[in-house]
Parts: sequence; structure tokens; C-alpha cells
Amino acid sequence: MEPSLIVAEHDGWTELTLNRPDRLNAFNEDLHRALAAALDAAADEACRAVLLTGAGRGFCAGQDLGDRASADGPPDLGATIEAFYNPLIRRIRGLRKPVVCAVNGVAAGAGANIAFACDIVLAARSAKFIQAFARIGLVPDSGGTFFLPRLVGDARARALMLLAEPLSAEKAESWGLIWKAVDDATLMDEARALAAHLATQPTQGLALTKAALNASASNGLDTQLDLERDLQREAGRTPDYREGVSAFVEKRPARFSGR
Ligand code: T3D
Repeated sequence: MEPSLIVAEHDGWTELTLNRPDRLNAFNEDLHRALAAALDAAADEACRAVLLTGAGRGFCAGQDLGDRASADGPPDLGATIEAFYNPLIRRIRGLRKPVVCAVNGVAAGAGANIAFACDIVLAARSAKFIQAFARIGLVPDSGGTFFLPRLVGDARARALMLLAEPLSAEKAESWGLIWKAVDDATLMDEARALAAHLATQPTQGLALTKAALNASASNGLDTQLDLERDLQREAGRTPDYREGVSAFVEKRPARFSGR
């Protein structure tokens, strides 16, 4: 049987491919467990960047609704959010290295919000983002009600979530929801080049930058200034900071170790 997640280790980075293409990579428990294990493994210092993408024509259609159509009625959805979706978003945000997302096709429901939780999102021009929850009577989850208003403002977030209309990759880029919409044919090359580049960068500094950005969503300016001070103190003690400064004064490319 095909694995629901394909894990490919590269030189310093890991590519994770959601692999249930006949279900547009919708999540069942097996995929949740495999992705959780792979993200935990990516915490190893040998991995300095992660690339998340989907197999086939979709990125991810959120929860597998086939698993919710049983004659006995659905399970307690609060429990499944607590057990699977919330930990996934926390894993992505908490991972001390960049997570690149290559949205290769439609991203719907939790699938869209999982993409928005990643650090740098590239999308194929043909991809669409859909807050599909309203179509089936659910509430946007996986951090959507946190990320969307902050990324695109309240008016656009509300309309996206209440209307569940598809948003094109190009509009997602122009609204600031994602980093870039790129040609379908070049998406994976660009995303892999980005992950490979990030894997050569000062990983601790990037992890601390990610921590500062994560905190900024809910901090006031004074708290954020204090946090920047503390994180900068930590960054200033890393070997990669010393290497970065040495390389600059010696006018040579830096060779970052990730420490
Ligand atoms: O339950 C909990 O634990 C709570 C957590 C919820 C999190 C959520 O994500 S809730 C939201 C769930 N997702 C959706 O509501 C999206 C459902 N899918 C769609 O609306 C459409 O498939 C798309 C707009 C994403 C794409 O449309 P289209 O026309 O490109 O493709 P399609 O023909 O609808 O789908 C292709 C196949 O994938 C199809 O199977 P078939 O007919 O070829 O055998 C379709 O049934 C299947 N598929 C698509 N999405 C899902 C799915 N199968 C199961 N679950 C899905 N979510």
C-alpha cells in the first residue's frame, strides 16, 4: 500500500509530500500520524529546512469527509481538533527551522490553513485556496481565524470565511496571504531551491527570527522590543553569527553550520 506521506531526505532538508491524491490529500488519522512523526523527526539538527507539498493535482482538501459520513454520526470534532489539527499547527509554527509550503493545487478547509501556518508559501498559479468550512456548516480551524485576519485584514478574512469562495493563487499573493504565485511548471524547482538555500543559512538565527514573528501577532511593541533584545542576545552567542561576521570582514562567502 502507498504511504500516506512520502518523506524524502535531501542534503540538510526534508521534503514531505501528502500522498492521498485520489482524495486530494485529505487528512485521515494515518496521514495525521505520519505527518506528526515526520515533523518531530525534522527537529533533528541535521534537518535545517522542511518543504511541504502534495501529490497529484491537489495540495490538501482538509479533513477526509468520507471518515465523517458514518451512520453512527460524526465523532466529537472538538476532540479531533485537539488530537490532530491543533498539534499540527503548533508543530509547524514551533519547528525551529523554516517550513516552506509548495501549494501545487487546490488547498481547501484545513488544507488552506495548514499552508498559511507555514513560513514561506509558494503556490502554483493554477492553485486555489478555499475556506470550505462554511459549505458544510463548520468553523474555520487550524488557525485560520488567527492567521487570515492578520494576513489580509478583517473584511477580506470575513468574506473568505463566510462565503467560502475560491481565491486564486495570484490574488492570494496580491493580498499578502502567500509569498509568491509561480508557474505550475516551475513550482517544485523553485520550492526545492528555496528549501535547499534555507538549509545552508544560519539555522539558529532563522529559528529565533521565526520565534519573534510568531510572538509578534499577540505582543505589544514594548513586549516585542524586549523579546527582540533577548533573542538577539541568544543569536549573538551562536557560532553562525561569528562565522557571518568573519566572512563579512574577510570578504568571503559564509559557511554556516546551523549552530
Ligand atoms: O472533522 C474534523 O476532524 C474537523 C476538522 C475539519 C477540518 C476540515 O478541513 S473541514 C473541511 C473539509 N474539506 C472540505 O469541505 C473540502 C471538500 N472538497 C471540496 O470541496 C472539493 O473536492 C474541492 C473544492 C477541494 C476540489 O473540487 P474538485 O472539483 O477539483 O475535485 P472533486 O471532484 O470534488 O474531488 C476529487 C476527489 O477527491 C473526489 O473523489 P472521487 O469522486 O473522484 O472519488 C472527492 O470526493 C475527493 N475529495 C475531495 N475532497 C475530499 C475528498 N474526499 C474526502 N474528503 C475530502 N475533504
